[in-house]
Amino acid sequence: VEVAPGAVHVPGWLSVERQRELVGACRAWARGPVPMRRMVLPGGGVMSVRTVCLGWHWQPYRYSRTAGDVNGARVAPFPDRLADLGRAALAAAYGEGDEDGGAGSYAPDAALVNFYDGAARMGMHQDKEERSGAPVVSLSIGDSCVFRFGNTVSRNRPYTDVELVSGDLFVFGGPSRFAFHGVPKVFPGTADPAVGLRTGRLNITLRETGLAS
Ligand code: MD3
Ligand code: FE
Repeated sequence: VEVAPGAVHVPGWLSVERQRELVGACRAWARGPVPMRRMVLPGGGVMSVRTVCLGWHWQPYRYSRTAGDVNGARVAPFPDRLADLGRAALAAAYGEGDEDGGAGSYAPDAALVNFYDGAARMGMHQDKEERSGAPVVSLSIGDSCVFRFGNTVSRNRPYTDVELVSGDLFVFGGPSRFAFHGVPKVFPGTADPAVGLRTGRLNITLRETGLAS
C-alpha cells in the first residue's frame, strides 16, 4: 500500500517465525556492548523510547562508532543478515527491478532498534543525519501502534495516521525519506504471544548512513 510517494506499507511481511528470531536477536543486541538505553536529548530531555544501535551509534543528532553518551564502547557490527533482510524488504515494497537504486544495490550499514513500553511515544521528527538518500526500512514487532506520517515542511498537519501491527514492513524512500514522522500511541497487550514479546513494541529501522569506513 503506497501511503505517499515512496512510502510503502506491507502488512504482515514478516512471518511469526522470523519475528521470533528477531525478538531473540534484539534481546542479545540490547545487552551490549552498548546497552539499550533511553536517549538524552541535547536540551536534557529523556526519550521514553529505549534504543540500541548496530553498525553506527546514533546519539541525538549524529552518528559515531563509539557510544560517548552511554559507556564509551564501540558499537556492535552491522550484521550481514540484516543487510540481506533490508534488500528483501525493498524488493517486497518496490518490486525486484534492477534499476539504479534498486533493491540489489541497497547496502544499509546502521540499524536503530527501538523498544516502546505502553507509555512510550516518539515525537514528530525527521531523520536527516544520514548522508544518503537511500530508503529507510522499518520493521514492527509486538504491540500495535499508531504511526503518524507527515509532510516534509513541518511537524504539523497534514499527516496520515497508520496502524502498524506486528510483522508489518514500512519502506520510506524517494520524497518520503525526509518526511516528519512519529509514534503518538502504542496499544499495550495487542501483541501475539507467539512472537515472544510479553509486552511492548520493537521497531527495527535499517539505514544507509553514507558515512565512510
Ligand atoms: C520515515 N522510528 O527510529 S518507524 C526512528 O516506530 C523512528 O520506532 C519510529 O522514527 C518507530 O527514527 C518510526 C518508521 C520510520 C523510521 C524512519 C524514517 C519512518 C521514517 C525515516 C524517514 C522517514
Ligand atoms: Fe525517525
